[in-house]
Amino acid sequence: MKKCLWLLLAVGGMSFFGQAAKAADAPVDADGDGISDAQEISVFHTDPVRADTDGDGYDDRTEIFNGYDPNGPGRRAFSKSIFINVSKQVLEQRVNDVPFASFPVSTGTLRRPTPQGNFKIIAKTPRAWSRVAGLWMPHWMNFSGVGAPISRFGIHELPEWPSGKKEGASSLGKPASHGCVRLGIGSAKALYDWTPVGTVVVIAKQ
Ligand SMILES: [Ca+2]
Ligand SMILES: [Ca+2]
Repeated sequence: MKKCLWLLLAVGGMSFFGQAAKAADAPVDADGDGISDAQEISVFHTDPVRADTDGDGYDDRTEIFNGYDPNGPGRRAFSKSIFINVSKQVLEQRVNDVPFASFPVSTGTLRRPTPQGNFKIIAKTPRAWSRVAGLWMPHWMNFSGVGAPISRFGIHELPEWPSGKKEGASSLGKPASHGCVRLGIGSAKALYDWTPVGTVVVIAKQ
């Protein structure tokens, strides 16, 4: 019995030190607002030890993400961008190149891959019809640039067939589309509402 107790303590100790080592690798975020000290100082010029720099009741992260000035009243247009990692099948919402949120996506298959490169959102529509695939694409945002002709590729919610059948969320996290970038219910609308036309979209393998 005593031996078992020592074993438990040893395993618990290893786990504790494992977590400590992991925490040491993570960037320091003294005020716990989700933005590292280094990013607060060099990118957003906010107070790294005060989550709500201007004391208006909204933390810095919330203000920056939603386009408000974290250092005072009013709005401030930080630079929003969308980054899609086709290897990990993840989409990130970035502000001044700092990742703020991420969602699993489904990009194109090997036969019909999603183009990689730097693009821009050129149009948005709440519900678009794909003549090629014969399906509806809710929360459609068309991105275009070199390798992505106008009206060909977009970011949108899981598609729906005219019968009303909707693509299952189980396809998220792996390539399954005809080249578009599919998002789940909820995340597609959140991204649609957050993204202005003109937003840069970067698609890469890593
Ligand atoms: Ca912080
Ligand atoms: Ca604030």
